[in-house]
Amino acid sequence: MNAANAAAFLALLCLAAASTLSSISSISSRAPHKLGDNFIWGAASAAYQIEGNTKGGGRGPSIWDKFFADGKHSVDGATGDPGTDSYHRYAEDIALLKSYGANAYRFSIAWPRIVPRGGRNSPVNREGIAYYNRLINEVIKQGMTPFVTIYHWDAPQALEDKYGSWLSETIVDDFEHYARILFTEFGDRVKHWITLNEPLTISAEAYVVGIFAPGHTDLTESYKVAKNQIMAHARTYHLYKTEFAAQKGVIGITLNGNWFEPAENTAHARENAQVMLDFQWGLYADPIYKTGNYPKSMQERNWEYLSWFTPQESEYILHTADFMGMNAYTSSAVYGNVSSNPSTGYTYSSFNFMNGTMVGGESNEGWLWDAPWGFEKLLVYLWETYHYPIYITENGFSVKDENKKPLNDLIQDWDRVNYHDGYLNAMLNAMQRGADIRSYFAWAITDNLEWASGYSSRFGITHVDFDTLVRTPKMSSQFLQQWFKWHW
Ligand code: PNW
Repeated sequence: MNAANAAAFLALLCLAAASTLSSISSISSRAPHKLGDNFIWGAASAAYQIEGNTKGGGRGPSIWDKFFADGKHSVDGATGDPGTDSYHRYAEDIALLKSYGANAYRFSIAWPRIVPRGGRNSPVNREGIAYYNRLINEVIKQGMTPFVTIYHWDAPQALEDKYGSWLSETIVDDFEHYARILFTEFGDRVKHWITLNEPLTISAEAYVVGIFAPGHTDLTESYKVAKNQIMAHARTYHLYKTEFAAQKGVIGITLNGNWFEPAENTAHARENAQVMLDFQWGLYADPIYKTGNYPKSMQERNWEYLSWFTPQESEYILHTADFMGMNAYTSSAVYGNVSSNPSTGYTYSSFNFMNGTMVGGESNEGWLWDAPWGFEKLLVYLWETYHYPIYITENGFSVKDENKKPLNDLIQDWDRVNYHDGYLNAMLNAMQRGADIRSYFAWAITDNLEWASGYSSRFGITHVDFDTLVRTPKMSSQFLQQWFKWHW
């Protein structure tokens, strides 16, 4: 540990906020634990949330442009413009991330920028290819590793119009074509690929709850989408391992969900908690990492809604990843006296209070509670259940009412510092308990378009003024820099 840096940072913390003394002493008293030179850390983003320029650069419309066009699906009628205008300001963001000490940047590529109409016979947009070449080259020039998400929810609207995008298995062919373009154009420099980001958020929020594009509410549809997502993922994996093996990269999928804690010491509470883990993680993780099929609890409870795999398909999808990407933010409590009701979705038989109090500190989002104890349990659970190396591809916090504070207060984002401190130490504990964890990406590199919450909910370790688009580092970026200095 670099004592001078540590002391300087502690002094900074003390000067700026006497109220955080308890978390400071817990930071300083911890035994250092080395992560090793190969550990990857950085921050993450997604194309639709940051790029802006949705009509420029030859980009075609995505399902989010259409979904947000009526002004009713997001806070204040927010849309993908301006985003953070990273289409033009990417170099500034990459330089900031570098200045925080990170060694990697996770970002996504917008399908409609590469293939504006989406299909396997549609024209390729060379301007889009040129843009991502500039971006990738800038990351590499700064000495960082590009971690690329192939799909972070922005399907070309033309495919939605043509066949309902993820509702049709035709998307598997079109997705493979799109992925082949990316491997061909960028695979010489990109060695870390994520096929899909959070397929669960789409099958649940976009096809059951209806608050994400394209806004459907039908459980049978949602399971069709889930199967097509898994098939598209597996096809892309096989493509990479056959046609692009010489590139010698790794490829996986990023799954997401909560930790579910049995809130009572009863068999029923424990069973319900396991059902929730199965319904969030197992829906995708069991087919891809463990059995080639849906979890038993799901097969029993939702058999009439599921889109089943043939035995050949099960064989085709099983073990189609080099790693498990993992996005996790929060924990939930599960009780014995409520029967889990999976047919209404994936998240609704759990609660955010336990023993009469909330499971963790409050954020700006109703679903997000600062509960690091659950993060450790979840990491150990995923490791012991699936035995794949884990890349934490997102973890972060939206400070309550951050948007309402003046800039000078806002960038002293102690609640976010505290969140990352707690979750990083939970990660260390999980590693000490044997979990193979290889990366940590903070969500997000900058404030950005938080989907239906618009620009009102901020997750960035860098502040963005959405009128001037000026960037200002928050205290959390300094905290992360210091934390990884101590632990690398
Ligand atoms: C993830 N929930 O989404 C996404 O990968 C990011 O694009 C997003 O900005 C980030 O987390 C913060 O929300 C989530 O309702 C969306 O539980 C919704 C939920 C969880 C994650």
